[in-house]
Parts: sequence; C-alpha cells; structure tokens
Amino acid sequence: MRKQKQKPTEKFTAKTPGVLKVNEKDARLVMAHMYVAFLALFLGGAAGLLQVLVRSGLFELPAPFGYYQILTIHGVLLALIFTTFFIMGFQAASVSRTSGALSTKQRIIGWIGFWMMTIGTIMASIMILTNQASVLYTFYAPLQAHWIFYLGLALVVVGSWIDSLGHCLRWEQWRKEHPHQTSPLMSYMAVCNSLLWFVATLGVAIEVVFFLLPWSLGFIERVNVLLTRTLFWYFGHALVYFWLLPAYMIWYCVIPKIIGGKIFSDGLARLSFIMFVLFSIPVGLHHQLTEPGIDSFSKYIQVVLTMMVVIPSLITAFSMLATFEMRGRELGAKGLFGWLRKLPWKDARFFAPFVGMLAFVPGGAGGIINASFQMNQVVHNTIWVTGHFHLTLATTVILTLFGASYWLIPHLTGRTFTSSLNVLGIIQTVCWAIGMAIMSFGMHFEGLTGAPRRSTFSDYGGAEIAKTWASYQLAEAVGGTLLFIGIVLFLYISVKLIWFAPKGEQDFPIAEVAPQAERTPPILENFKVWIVVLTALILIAYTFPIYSIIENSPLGSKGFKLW
Ligand code: HAS
Repeated sequence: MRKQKQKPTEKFTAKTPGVLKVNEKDARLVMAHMYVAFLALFLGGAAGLLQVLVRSGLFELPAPFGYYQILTIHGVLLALIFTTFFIMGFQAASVSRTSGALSTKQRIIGWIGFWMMTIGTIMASIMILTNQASVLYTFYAPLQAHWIFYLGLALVVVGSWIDSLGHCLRWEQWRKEHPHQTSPLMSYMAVCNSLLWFVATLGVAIEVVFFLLPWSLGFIERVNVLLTRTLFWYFGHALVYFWLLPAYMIWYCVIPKIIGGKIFSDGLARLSFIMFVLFSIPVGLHHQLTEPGIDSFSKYIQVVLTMMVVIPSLITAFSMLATFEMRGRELGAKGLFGWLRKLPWKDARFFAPFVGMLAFVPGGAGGIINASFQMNQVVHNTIWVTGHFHLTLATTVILTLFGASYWLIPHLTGRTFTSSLNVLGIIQTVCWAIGMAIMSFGMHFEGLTGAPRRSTFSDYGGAEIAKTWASYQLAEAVGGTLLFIGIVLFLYISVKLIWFAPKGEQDFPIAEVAPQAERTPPILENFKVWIVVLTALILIAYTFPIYSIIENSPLGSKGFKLW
C-alpha cells in the first residue's frame, strides 16, 4: 500500500500527545521579551544596512548622523539588546515547558527583570540616538559616553540577573519535587547559561559601576584604560557563549524531535554545557593578545584554556552528526552519507538551524585561527574579525533563533506555522545564507590584506592597498543589503505568527533521549562542585594579570569624545 503523503501544515504543527505546554501567563512574559527583541532587530538591522553602504563609499549619511553613531546603534541593539531579550524570553519558555509553569513569585521576578532591562535599554538608546554615546558596543575607555548610557547598560545587566534568577528557581523547585531524578535537560541547560552569564557579567558590572560611571559623572578624573578593557573582556568572551548556548539548547533538545529522532546522549550534552560554564570565562585575554601591558605567560595560559572551550563545540558537532545519522539509518539510509538525504530539508524549523550549523564549520575554524597566538597578530583589529563574528553570531546563532521562532512564537500566541509561512521561512534562510556568504567572506579576505575594522570609509590618502579593498567593500554592501531583506522577511513572518496566522496549537518540540544512551552521571547536576572548579580556574587565569595591571598602572586617562 502506498504511504499517504503528509500535508505540510500538519507536519509543521504536529502535536506530541501528553506534553507540557508553556503556561499562558508565562507566554505573555516571554512575548513581552520578544517584542523588544524584534524592535531592536529591526532598528539594529537598518543601522547595519546604512553602515555597509557608507563603508563601501556608495552613500553618505545625512547630518546629524555619524558613522560611529550608527555603528554603536548596530552593535548595541543587535549584539547586546536583541540577544539578551530573546535569550531571556526563550529561557523562560524552555523552563516553563520542561519543568512546569513558573510560580507567581518566579513570574513577578521575571517581570521585574524585564522592566529593568527595558528601562535600561531606553536610557542607553536615547543617549546613542542623541549622539552622546558613540562609543561602540565595547565602550572602551578612554572614549567617554554620557553617564546615562552606562547606567542604562548596568540596568540591562542587573535586570537580566533578576530575570534569569526566576528560571533557576523553577529548576530548583523541580529538583525538590523530584528527588534523585535527573532534571529536564533543557531547564538544566538554561541554568548553566544563567550561571555563566552571572559570573561573566560580574566583570562588566565592576567596570561600569566602579570605573566608567563615576568617571563619566566627574567623580573621578581618570580611569585605568587597560584595567577596564581587561574587565570588559573577562565578560566579553563569555558573552559569545551566552549567545551560543541557547542555539545549542535548540540543537540538542529540539532538532532531534523535528527530524523524528532522539537525543544521542543526555550525559554528553550536559558535559558539553558544564565545559562551557568552566572554560568560557578564563579566556578573555585572547581578545587582548596584542595588548602590550599584559605578560605573555598569562596570555599563553588563556590561549590554552581557549583551546579547552573548543572541545564542547566539537562534542556538539559529534552529537548532532550522530543524531542525524541514527535517524537517517532508522529511515533506511545506506552508505556513508545516505542519511543526509533523509533529513527534512523542506521544513524551515530544521533548515534554518542546519544552515547555522554549516556556517559554524568555517566560523569555528576562524575562531581557532584568532585564538592562535601568532596568527592573531595577522588578523587582530582587521575586518577579518568582523567576518568571524558575522558567521558565528549572525549566522550560526541567529539562524537557529530564527528557526526556533517559527515554532516558539505560534506556540505562545496560539497560532500555527502554515505551509506558506514555511516556504517564506526557507526563502528567508536562503536569502540570509547568500547575503552572509557574500558579506562575511568579503570581510575575511579583505581583513587578510590588512583592512582595519571599526573604521568608516576612507581611501587612505590614495594608498594602493586601499584600492584593492573597494571590490570587497562593494561585495559587503551587496551582502548587507540581502541581510536587511532577510530581517524584513523574518519580521513579516513573525508579525503573521503573532497576529494573523490561523489559530491553532503549535507544538514546542522536545526530543527524548535515545534508549541506548548511557546513564547521566549525577555529578553533572552538582553545581557546587563546578562553581568551585570555575572559581579556581578564574583565579589561576586572572589573579596575576590583574595584580600586575594594578601594580604597574600609569596615571590613567581623562575621557575623550571624538565624535
Ligand atoms: Fe570568536 C572574536 C576565538 C567562537 C563571537 N568572536 C570574536 C568577536 C565576536 C566573537 C563577537 O581567540 C569580536 C569581539 C570584538 O568586538 O572584538 N571564537 C573564538 C574561538 C571560538 C569562537 C576559539 N566567537 C565564537 C562564537 C561567537 C563568537 C560562537 C558568537 C556566537 N573570537 C575568538 C578570538 C577573538 C574572537 C580569539 C578575538 C580576535 C581579535 O584579535 O580581536 C570557538 O568557540 C569556536 C569553536 C567552534 C568549532 C566549530 C564546531 C562546529 C559545529 C558545527 C557542527 C555542524 C554540523 C553540521 C553538525 C570548533 C558545532 C555538519 C553537517 C555536514 C553535512 C558537514
């Protein structure tokens, strides 16, 4: 008998019987985060479009806007605001779905965090829009922004601590209600990411509260530039894993379900997350390998630790390939790569994250090049680095979050991801992938010839080398334009999923663990042990460089406003 073809609409909305749903009140909290995130995505994306056009020499910004102001809007709104709001909302949904509804107290905590972050975002955005904080998303001293900008960012950080506290409390409650059981994987992962975030943001909190804020208020005249930058990077590299881990939550827990398979190993997934908690933070000096005020041995230690933080990504690559292959073979795939043909290529919920995974192969390899002490001398402060993070953050992570929105948003709003929206989702992914391939590879190759990053258009006084950059910059403008079209398409799909798609029930897919997987070692759930190890690693990596920076610190610098 011929098997009946499944209608796409059913396929994309299929419900798993007996699964938990995100509680309705929690859904409202999550959606509030999504509204801010999507607004930030639109404004930040528009700033990105202007930027590539200006940088290619095709367009001049009308007064009073300046290139570095637009660059700050782009970086702050996309890298800091869009990501933090999306991730906090996504974590709340994941915990509510896998551990059960938040209690009233936990939900109130979530709302307090959300409003603090929103007020902070408004304060920082007003300062950037009125050109009082064109200091880029890394806000390095001695560039000095208005104090309201720093206070706004501090509120975003403290708000996110409060927000994620609610997620951790819900996980803790589940553990008390289910003694001696392994906690739900997705909630556990959300707790790992919250812990990583809390410990990492301590660095930037100290930088802002004790240095930049009093300095911009005029309470202190000078700041130690190297110390503040080191505190920033203590936070800054872990920040990239705070972005990456929600994508890995989706890869490990959701993608296997979408393809009809199982999680390869719960224990391996938890091990990779614990390794991220341990090794994400004591590696910030690899952003400062060319910094003259830090000794080579401290840099060497952190380069070694950076290679450790590559391992959990390799574990993840292995786990994903194993999941795909297991499922493919179950469906009768033959040969070494026959399983590839069995994957659901026409399902945007799978296709978008998969393209993200593919981008992480060159993106991750580029990271290893950056982290290699000598090779960093070639690429540091060139536009290669910008190419690197557009592959990792703006493709691997963002495409995964886009793909997740296609089931998460309708799940929360009580609508369905129809087959026509699915087709749009595939087109959106293709548009993004082509745009990013053109833009990011242009940036990588341009960077290898020494083109600087964080710089507006210049012909560098007619220098020969600058002439060779023109074609790359044109390619970046073409790629960047496609990316903006991708953002508009994604937001169009999201608006449909929020307000206009047909009402119905959309599944929040969560996979089960493969029956042949090993038992999860209980030690992986014992955060006390991991916090002790993490503290020891941070002390080993940072005690000497921080001591040495303070001991040998020069007078410090007054603030500069170069815009
Ligand atoms: Fe990075 C700079 C090193 C990962 C983001 N990085 C940046 C900046 C950002 C950023 C934003 O060591 C710029 C900051 C600034 O403004 O100055 N990065 C690394 C290393 C990794 C890495 C070692 N970065 C990321 C991720 C990011 C991100 C992830 C965002 C989400 N990065 C650096 C360094 C610098 C840097 C230096 C400073 C450069 C400088 O001089 O300024 C690693 O974590 C990468 C490990 C990843 C892998 C890939 C594993 C592959 C997987 C895909 C599996 C595929 C499948 C599908 C299953 C080893 C998991 C396959 C299917 C088939 C059919 C084949």
